[in-house]
Amino acid sequence: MNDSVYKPKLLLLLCIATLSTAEQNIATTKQSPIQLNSVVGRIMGGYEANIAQFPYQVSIQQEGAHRCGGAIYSTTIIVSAAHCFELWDMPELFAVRAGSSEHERGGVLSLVRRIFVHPQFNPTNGVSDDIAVLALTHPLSFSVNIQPIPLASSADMTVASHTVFFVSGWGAVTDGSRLRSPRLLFVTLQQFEQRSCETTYANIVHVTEGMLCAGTVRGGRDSCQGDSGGPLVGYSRGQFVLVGVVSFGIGCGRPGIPGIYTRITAYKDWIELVAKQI
Ligand code: 4AZ
Repeated sequence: MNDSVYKPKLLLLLCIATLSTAEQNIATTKQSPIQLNSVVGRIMGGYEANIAQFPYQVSIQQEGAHRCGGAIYSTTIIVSAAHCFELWDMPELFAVRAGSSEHERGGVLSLVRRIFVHPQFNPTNGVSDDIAVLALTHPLSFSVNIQPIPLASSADMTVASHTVFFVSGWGAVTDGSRLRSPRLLFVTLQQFEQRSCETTYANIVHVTEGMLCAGTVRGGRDSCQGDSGGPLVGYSRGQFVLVGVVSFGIGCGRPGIPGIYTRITAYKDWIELVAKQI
């Protein structure tokens, strides 16, 4: 990773993290929602982002249209969600746009050579093991707008779990909408206790150790349809790390209902193994 281009962005993101903490503080004061919005931007859809702030974010396109998000692991490897790739055996239908704040234009569009869906992923059996790895036909050239993100280790999680998480994407800006955001958006979230998440989802899906839950107590900020496969990141030991992949949720942004993310630490070995084989 090129430190000299990456560090200023980390600082910027830290400022935003501080702003978000400030927002949580504001939220407990008597400030009106209108004032709150003017300070922190729109909720649910989140804040507009420049790709240089999230240079690991890509748009995965199927037959020319944005389908899912993804995260850059290396010059040729993208991490995403398994449920985005019903057509995993037809990599020629997919392309990856990197280095652009817009999913429809800009940056570079790379062809996909192979799609590896986790062998235990079974869509008829809930949303467990919702992870996939894409191999690109040609390596990406890293730049200010195109950078990899390290996978979180268990040690990172003990730190990152207590930090603000960031999730970004071009997905729906309201619950139930089919409209995609033309520009990249992001929101800040916090990790939810595994137990409380299991209870919330008890009658819908079994929340496994391969999942983590993140959201906001008050709702309003969340990932949504079209953000799937995209990166959930936390901050640990001086850098941002990939902690989750957008996977599933009951609606979007509902108070007290977190989104479900594939837990990266549970699949780190598998991702590294697949990446080595390519
Ligand atoms: C979806 O349908 C989806 N709020 C993804 C994430 C979430 C909800 C729905 C989490 O792809």
